[in-house]
Amino acid sequence: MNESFKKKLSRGDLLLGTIVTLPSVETAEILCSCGFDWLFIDLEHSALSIRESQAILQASGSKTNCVIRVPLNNEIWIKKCLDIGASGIIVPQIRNKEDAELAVRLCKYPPQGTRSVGIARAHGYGSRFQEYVTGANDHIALVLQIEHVEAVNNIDAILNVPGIDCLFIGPYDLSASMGKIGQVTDPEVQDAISLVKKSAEQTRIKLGIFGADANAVKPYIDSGYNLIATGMDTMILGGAAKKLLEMLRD
Ligand code: 3PY
Ligand code: MG
Repeated sequence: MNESFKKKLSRGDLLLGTIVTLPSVETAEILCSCGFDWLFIDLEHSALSIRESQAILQASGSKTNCVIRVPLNNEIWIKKCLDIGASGIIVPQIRNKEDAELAVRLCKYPPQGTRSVGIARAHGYGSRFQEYVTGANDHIALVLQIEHVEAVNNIDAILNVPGIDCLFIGPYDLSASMGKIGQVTDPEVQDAISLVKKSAEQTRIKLGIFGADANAVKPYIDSGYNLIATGMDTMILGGAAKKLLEMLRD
């Protein structure tokens, strides 16, 4: 069995990924063949369905881990995304300890949580049922998004909740919650990000962040963040197409 995404994350590997929003198995195959360590499959801000997400997981094979961002901290979304075989779940808009506890409960089978037991792709459609249900709590990564100033104010309480693997900062929503929408390099936004980092560094919980391009994430990689999502399928396509045309028209 391949090493789990959770294991690579907890060991402190640098995991480079990009956001997938297009319902295209070809796009997923191309991104995997480029060598991304993981794909951030976004059900929060895209039109992707569960079935389309499952097809992306099937196209991605076993080398690239697929982690799904659910639209909200909700039992139905989380169980469906886990059942199709996600390596981990990203929960947006965690604000406090109670939100974090709910996410942990929904991601874990009893006795740690309340995840319902089904038979789906994750379980080899039944052929790996016992192996999967026995190991899932230890092998599936739970990533919580810190992207509101309220979460920054509650950071120590959130970090104290058992079962979290990584805090993933959403600089765009964070800046919006501070009245500075889109100003992700603003000093006050940066101070809030640094506070989250300092607190997480006192624990075993890893840190992740999104940046629109390589330059946006480089400083975070240099300062020790593990889970990096940079760019997005649509932006990569648009950027490359624009550059190609510019080269011909100049
Ligand atoms: C944000 O910046 O708000 C994000 O959620 C990025 O993933
Ligand atoms: Mg966000």
